[in-house]
Amino acid sequence: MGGVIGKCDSPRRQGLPISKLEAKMVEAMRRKAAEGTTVKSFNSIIMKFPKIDENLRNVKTIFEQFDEDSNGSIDPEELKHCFNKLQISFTEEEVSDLFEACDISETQGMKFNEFIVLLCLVYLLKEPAVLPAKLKLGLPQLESTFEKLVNAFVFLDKNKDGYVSKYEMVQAINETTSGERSSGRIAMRRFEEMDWDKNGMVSFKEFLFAFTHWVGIDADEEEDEE
Ligand SMILES: [Ca+2]
Ligand SMILES: [Ca+2]
Ligand SMILES: [Ca+2]
Repeated sequence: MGGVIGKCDSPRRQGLPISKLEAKMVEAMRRKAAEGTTVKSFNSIIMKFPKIDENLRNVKTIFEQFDEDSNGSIDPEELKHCFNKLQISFTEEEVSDLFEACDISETQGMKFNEFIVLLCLVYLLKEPAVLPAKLKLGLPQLESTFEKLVNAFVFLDKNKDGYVSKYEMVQAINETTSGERSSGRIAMRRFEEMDWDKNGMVSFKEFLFAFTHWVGIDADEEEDEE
């Protein structure tokens, strides 16, 4: 038991200290990785994009519900109410860490795309066994959508250290498009899009933000334009 885990216990990446929250996420991701992934290829991930996209967009109704003053973002106070209502127990410190980690626009408020990422991180951090049914938020698809995203990340993270490296990204794409010269370049571009803080590693959080961007869920978008 535990043969896979423990090979890479370094809490630091390229000399940068990581936050407590990130350490917890890496740990949770390694646990998930130990369970294995159902994803077989990069293409199979891409094929699931439309369905995932649709399910994530449905989160909008929840977002609006918790945006009590309807100003288009969820502030720390509103987020606390949100967790209370969902009966998700976090310490004050955990809530503010989560908030800070996802507030990439640094507006002191969760935009819609940031809120999606936050919910998915909550999903990852809370053991499925104790995950309150309420996190499904009346959206039965939500949990399986989050699970798909976790699975996609586990697929990419070949050495199961909780991060996707450039090499792993190239590997994943090469498995799909063997022999095509352009595939390496595509992998590089995808990688650069994902590695927001340019530290050479893609964390699950970065992956999620890139994902919402790819499927076209952006911070300031208005209601679904049909
Ligand atoms: Ca608000
Ligand atoms: Ca890795
Ligand atoms: Ca990074």
